[in-house]
Amino acid sequence: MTQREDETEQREEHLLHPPRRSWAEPWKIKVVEPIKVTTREYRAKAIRDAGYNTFLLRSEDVYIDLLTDSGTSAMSDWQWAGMMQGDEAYAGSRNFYHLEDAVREYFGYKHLVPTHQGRGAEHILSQIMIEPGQHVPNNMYFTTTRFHQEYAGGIFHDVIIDEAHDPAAEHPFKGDVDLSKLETLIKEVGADNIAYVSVAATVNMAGGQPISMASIKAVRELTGEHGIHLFLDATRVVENAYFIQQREEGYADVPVEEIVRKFCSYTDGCTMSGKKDALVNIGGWLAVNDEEIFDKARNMVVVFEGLHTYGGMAGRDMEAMARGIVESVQDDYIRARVGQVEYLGDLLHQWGVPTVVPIGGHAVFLDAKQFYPHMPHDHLPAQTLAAELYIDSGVRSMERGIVSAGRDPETGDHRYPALELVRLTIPRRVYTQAHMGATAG
Ligand code: PLI
Repeated sequence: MTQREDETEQREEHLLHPPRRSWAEPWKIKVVEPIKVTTREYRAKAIRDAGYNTFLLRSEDVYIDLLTDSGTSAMSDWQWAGMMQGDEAYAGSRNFYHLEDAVREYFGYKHLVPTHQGRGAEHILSQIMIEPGQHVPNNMYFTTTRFHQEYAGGIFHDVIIDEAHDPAAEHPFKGDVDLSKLETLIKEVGADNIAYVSVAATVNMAGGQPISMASIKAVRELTGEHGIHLFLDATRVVENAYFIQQREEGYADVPVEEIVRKFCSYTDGCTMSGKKDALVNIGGWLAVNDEEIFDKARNMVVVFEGLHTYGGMAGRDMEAMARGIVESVQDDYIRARVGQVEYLGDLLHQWGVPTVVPIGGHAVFLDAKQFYPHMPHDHLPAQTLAAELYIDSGVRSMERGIVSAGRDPETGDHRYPALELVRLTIPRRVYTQAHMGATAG
């Protein structure tokens, strides 16, 4: 090769894989949506009218909406173009097959059952897999996941590592399963009485904390020895894979796309809310490898969601999700996504604001107990902080503490979770760095 050819090749390589110094977004803005700026008096009245519950505010009264990253993503021009190619046939829509291909290629599961969103998939899986009185170990809980497990008669167990319950614990994988807790449970109740093990990546209620590849592998080995199924909540598995790439030995040079596939390969199937990592405003699925479970799920989805080739989604929504999956696993995209969340976390740390550490994948979680050290838990510190934040700044956040934890079905009393948090959740591809600055300030 001549020097000139060599230089040309190097230049081309540079264009394909430019050295990146910042997490700056690999996209630009084409359409904008105006937002309303309000006065403090206006917001004080709005939140009073909403019963001090940020869920009951009108979105028009919100300046920066960090309630959730669920269904709030901005879609790309490629996704919108796909919406125009929606095949709205009742059965056998081509968009279903595109979605099926994407789930097979990027997650590696054999069979797909589409649902209207994540909880639809949780309902079907719980109904199929859980006999009343059986036990379901989880790495902490998500509200709808736990509800569906209990609604099907399951007994919930938290087998996450202790560090997950401590907002100040600097553990790189606070979503890890404590194997000894899981082993003890299996010994106590017997493998036959465990419906399945349910593992979420990342763990929302722990602060968006990831689970390591080593942990999911170890859980697979243990459950495999006992013939227990292992199901994944894959809602934010791409963000989880990014943390594995950044923090776990041996993955620094592995593309996120490959990490996702490997992670999923340790599980028997997943429930998915497409409204998060998959970059759409609505949609979800259940994916499984086992033929028998697939058969049952395909029969059940017809009754609760819709025919097995649409499951409650329009053809165009399935197309947008199939394309969103492809975009979501690109290294540059996910780096910018998590980079923005970390940027907000760093700004808050500079101001000395107490947050859960490390900063999670989809949100910054404020430690409400430290804002109001004298407030009793049942006076709802996180709910109070969320209301005050809104009045002060127009930023809407979400309580993730005693209110979200729900009431004990037997006693009717609060569940008193160890974590009392306010979540500042960042929608994907929606807000700018200046919005993050305004939020922190
Ligand atoms: O909102 P759905 O039904 O599409 O998905 C339910 C769901 C399941 N698992 C996890 C980890 C979630 O975070 C989740 C929904 N999360 C919401 C709505 C959130 O604001 O975090």
